[in-house]
Amino acid sequence: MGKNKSSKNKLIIISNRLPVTVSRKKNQIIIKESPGGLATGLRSLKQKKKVLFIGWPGYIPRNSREKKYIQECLINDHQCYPVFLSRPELEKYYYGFSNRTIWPLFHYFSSLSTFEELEWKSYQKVNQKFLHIIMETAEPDNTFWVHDYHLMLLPELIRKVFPESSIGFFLHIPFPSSEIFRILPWRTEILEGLLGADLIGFHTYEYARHFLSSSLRLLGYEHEFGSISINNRIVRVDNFPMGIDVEKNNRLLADPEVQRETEHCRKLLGEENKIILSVDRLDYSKGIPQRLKAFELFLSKNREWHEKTTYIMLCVPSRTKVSHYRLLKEEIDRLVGKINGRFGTASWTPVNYIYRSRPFKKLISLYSAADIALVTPVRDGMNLVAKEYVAAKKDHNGVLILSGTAGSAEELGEALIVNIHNKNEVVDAIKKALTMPQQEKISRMKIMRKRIMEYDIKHWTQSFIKSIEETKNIQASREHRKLNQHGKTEILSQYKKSKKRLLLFDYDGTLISFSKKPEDARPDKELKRLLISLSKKTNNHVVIISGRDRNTMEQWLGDINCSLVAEHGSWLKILPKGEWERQVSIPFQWKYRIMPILKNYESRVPGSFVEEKEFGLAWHYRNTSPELGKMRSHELYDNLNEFLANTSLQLMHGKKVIEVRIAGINKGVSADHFLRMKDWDFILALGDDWTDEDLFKALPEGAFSIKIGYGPTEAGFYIESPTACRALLRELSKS
Ligand code: ADQ
Repeated sequence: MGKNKSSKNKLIIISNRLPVTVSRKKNQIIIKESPGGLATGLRSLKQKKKVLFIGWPGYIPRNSREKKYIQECLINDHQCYPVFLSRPELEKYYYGFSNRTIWPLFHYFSSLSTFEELEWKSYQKVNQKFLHIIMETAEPDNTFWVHDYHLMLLPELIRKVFPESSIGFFLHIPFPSSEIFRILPWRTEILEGLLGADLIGFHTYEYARHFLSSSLRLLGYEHEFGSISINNRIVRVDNFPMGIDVEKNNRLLADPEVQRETEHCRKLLGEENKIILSVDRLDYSKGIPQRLKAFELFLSKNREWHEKTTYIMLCVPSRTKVSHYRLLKEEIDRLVGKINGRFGTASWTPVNYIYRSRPFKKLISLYSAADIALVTPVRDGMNLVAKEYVAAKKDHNGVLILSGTAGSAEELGEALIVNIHNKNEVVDAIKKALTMPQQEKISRMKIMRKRIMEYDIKHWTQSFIKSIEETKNIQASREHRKLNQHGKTEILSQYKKSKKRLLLFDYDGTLISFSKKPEDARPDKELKRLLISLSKKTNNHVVIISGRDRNTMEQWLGDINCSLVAEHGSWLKILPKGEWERQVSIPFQWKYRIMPILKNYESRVPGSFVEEKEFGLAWHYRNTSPELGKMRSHELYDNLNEFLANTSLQLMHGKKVIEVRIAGINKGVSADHFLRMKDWDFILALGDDWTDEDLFKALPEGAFSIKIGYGPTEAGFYIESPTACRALLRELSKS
C-alpha cells in the first residue's frame, strides 16, 4: 500500500466498518457505498481537510489477487483503506470480545457478558492490525478519529507510534457506571487504551461522568472540568450528542415518491387507524420483547382501541451469529404470534412485524405516516431513530414515546419519557399519546424539532474536530510554558551571574513526592545533600516554605543552614538568627470548636485523618476512596465556610487537604519577609499546590517561578514532577 503523502490537514477516520460494503455476485466484486451519518457529516469538512477511511470492508477475499483488486478499488475510488480480517478474527474479535463482552457489559447486561482470554487476545491483535494499516497510510502529524467499542486500544497504540498526532475517540454506545465497568477483567488496559487520545467523546454528559469516575477510581486520574493530565499531556473528556442528517431528511420529505408512499401507508391501514411505529436493529438492548408485552397489556386493558390502532414493528436483522440474538429473534416471533393470535381479527392485525432492512426512503415515509413512535430501548447510547422520527414530523403531528435510558432522552425531554420495565407506565403513555390534544402535540414536537434541526450531524462532526484542535492548542500553550532546555539554560546562566540569590522552595509535592502518610515524606539522603550544598554557598539564601508544623520542619530540616517557614507562615525561622518566631498572637480556643467537626469527618470517611498544628487544623483525605473523599471534602468545606464567617480564621482547600488557620497568613505574606531582606538579583520559587500560588503572586518582576505538575498557575514555568524538580536543583548545586 503506497503512502499517501499529504499535509497536516489529513483526517483519518478509523472504524470497525468502512462506509462501503464489498460483496461478490456471479463472480464479480461489487462495491457499494453505504454512507452512515458520519460520512455525511464529514462531507462538510472536505473543503478543509483530506478525509480517508480505515476499516473492515465487510468481506473476506478468496485469494490474494482478489484482495489486491479490492484494495486498489477502495483506495483509488473511495479513499478507503481496508483492514482485512480473517474468519477466526471476526469470530473472536468482532462477534466475541466486541459483541459478547463489551456490548452487553456497556449496556448493563452484565450477566450476558462472557470473558474469554482468547477473544481478548484477538481483540488486541486486531487493534494492532488496524495500527499496522494506519502506519502504512498516515503521517505522524495527521488527525485521527477513532470510532467505537471495537477499537478502544487504538488511541494508545497510535500515540506510541505518532506521539505528536491529534487523536480523537468517540464511543457510540453508553459508557457504564464504574461499578459495572470494573467487572471487566481488562478494565485498566481499556482505559489506558482510550486515554491515549487527546479527546474522548461520548453521547451524553452521564457517560462522560462515568468514564471520568472510572479513570479516577481505577487509575487514580483526577480531572479538572473534564480534563485529565497524564504526564505532560491533556486528555479532554466531553459529551457530543450525535445528530442526524437534516439535509437528507428534508430532501426526502420533499420527494413526491416519499409523500406518495406515506399516503399509501395511511390508506392501507385505514385513515382512522392510528399507527404506532418502532424501528430497531434486532438487539436485546432495544427492549423489543418488553415493548411487545407492554403493547399486549395495552390491548387487553383498552378494548376501545381494538381495530383502531396498529403497531408496525420494523426490525433489522443484526449479529445473527451471536446466540443471544438468535434466542431473542425466537422470543420476538413467539410474542408477535401470541398477540396477533389473541387479539387479531380477519380485518385487523395488531402487530405488523417486518424483519428486514428497509431503504431510508421507505423508513422516512413510515416515520411521516406514524402517529406515535415507540422508542423504548432498555439501554441505548443515543438512538437516532427517535431523532429521525421527530425530524420527519414536519407538520408536528406526532408523539414520541421514549425510554429515559436512551441517550437521546437527555435532549428530547418533551417526549413522553417512560421506563420500559414498568409496563403500566408504557400503557399509560400509549393512551396519553393516542388522546393527546393537537395543540400539545404541536408544542412538544416544535421544541424537539428545533433542537434536532440545529444540532445535526454536520454540527456534531465539526464540533468534535474543533474540540480536538482546541485541546491541541491548550496542549501547545502548556508546552510553551514547560521548562525546556532553553529555559533551564536561562535560569542557570542568571544563577551563575548573580551574587544575591533567594531560593524559595515548597516541600511536599515539590522537593519530595507525596506519600500515603505525611510522616513518611521525610527528606531522603540525596535531598538533604542537595539542600546542604545549595545553602552552603555564601551567595544563597534558601528558604523552605511549608504548611507542615514547626516540630516536623525542625526535626527534618533543622540541621541545614536554611530559613524555614512552618504552618504557611505562622512560624518563621529566619537566618542568620535561626530562631523560631511566632507570627500570630491569637488565642487558639477556636480549635476546640472546629476539632469535633473535623473528627466527625474523620470517622465518616475511612482513610481520612485530622492533623493538629499549633495554629491550624487540617483534615487530610489523600488515602480515602477518591470519590467519597472529594464529595465529603466539598461538603466539609461548605459547612466550615458558613461556620467561619465573620471570624479571623481562614479556610483553605489544598491538595487532598482542608485546612483551617488564622487569616492573613499565607505563603505570599511569609515570602515577603525574605523578599524585603535584600536587593536580590536572583529569585527562584518552586511550588506545586494552590497555596503556593500566593507565593508566586508575591514575587517581583524578573523572578523565576516554577509549578511542579500541571494546572492553572501564576508561575512562569511548568515542570512535570518532583523528580524533574530535583534534576534542576542538582544542576543548580553543581554550577
Ligand atoms: P444502533 O444501535 O444501530 O447504533 P440507532 O441509533 O437507533 O442504533 O441507529 C439505527 C440506524 O439504523 C438509524 O439511522 C435507522 O434509520 C437505521 N435503521 C433502523 N432500523 C432500520 C430498518 N429496519 N431498515 C433500515 N434502517 C434501519 C449505535 C448505538 C446508538 C447510537 C448510534 C449512533 O447503539 O445508541 O445512537 O450507534 O452513534
